[in-house]
Amino acid sequence: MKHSILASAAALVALAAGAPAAHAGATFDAVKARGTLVCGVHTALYGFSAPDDKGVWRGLDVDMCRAVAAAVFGDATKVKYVPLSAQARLTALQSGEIDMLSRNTTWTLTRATANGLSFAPVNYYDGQGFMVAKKLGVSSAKQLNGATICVQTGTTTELNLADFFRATKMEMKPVTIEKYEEVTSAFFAGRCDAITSDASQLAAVRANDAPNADDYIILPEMISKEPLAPAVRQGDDQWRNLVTWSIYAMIEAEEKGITAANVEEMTKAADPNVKRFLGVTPGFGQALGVDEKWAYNIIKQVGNYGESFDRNVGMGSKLKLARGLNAQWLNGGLMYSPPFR
Ligand SMILES: N[C@@H](CCC(=O)N[C@@H](CS)C(=O)NCC(=O)O)C(=O)O
Repeated sequence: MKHSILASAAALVALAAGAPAAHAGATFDAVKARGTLVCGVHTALYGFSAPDDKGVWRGLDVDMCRAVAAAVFGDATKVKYVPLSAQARLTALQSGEIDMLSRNTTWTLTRATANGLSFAPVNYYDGQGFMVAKKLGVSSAKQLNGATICVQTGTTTELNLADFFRATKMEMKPVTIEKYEEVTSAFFAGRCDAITSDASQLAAVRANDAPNADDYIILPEMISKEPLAPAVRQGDDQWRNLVTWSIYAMIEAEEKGITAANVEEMTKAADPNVKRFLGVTPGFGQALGVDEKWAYNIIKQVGNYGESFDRNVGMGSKLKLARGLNAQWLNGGLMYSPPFR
């Protein structure tokens, strides 16, 4: 009893003395000791996570892994990518096979509770849509009564599909397939009238996998909210903080106009906020348990959120997705970092 009173008194004194150094948890320690981040990604989703023709992983989700590696090691290349199917991804995180999941995964209540995931900030606000062949002559999801629909198991997609048809009192015949390549090939072979998935994914599949992209349209309805976010295992707050603030750093940098090209110049800026953000004035690195140049390294090596969005899924890519909900809050979107204070 006396012991615990003394211990809490000591803890209080330590707190009062100022910012205690971050307390490392098991994942954070393991990642640092290993010298590589093990990141779970999609097997091949163009724009989000796919190896390029030289075998280098690229995409908006891949950039989240690179950002965390830049923060921990000062080197965005220190990542081992583990490609995971929809089915395998949650267990891979739960079992400790990966340190972080960055793979078009929707943040839901069940995943954040029963499945033991702890979500980092959303890196792409999406919704579920339908794609059909133009020759079907359908222009709205409301015309899909009686349709056969290709869908993959183990996804929120499968669950929302059933809900949507029940709620709209329409009939449909799901063609439920476990492997995603088989879902898309079944659709392109004409085995289903429609394919359903996250709208960004439909855009990627159309741009990259369709025999002729112009033969297909994505219907305008979004039948769900799909906030896609990286996730870590529960139980290591320091690790979750590091992943969380690495993503916020990319969002904050865009808001402040800090880019890969000007970050060096920005270290000389007079603005005290920028000085703290880039570690010229120390403090945030110590609080997170990493080098003070962590945010500088992220922006220098990976770029800010807008740069990553543009080159991977936006106007600088084949997908040409509009910023929409993924614009900065100052431009009417939902991308908003809490203060770097
Ligand atoms: N965002 C949804 C869907 C993400 C997802 O995994 N989609 C499927 C297609 S609907 C996919 O990418 N499958 C690829 C695979 O399993 O390899 C979720 O988190 O459940």
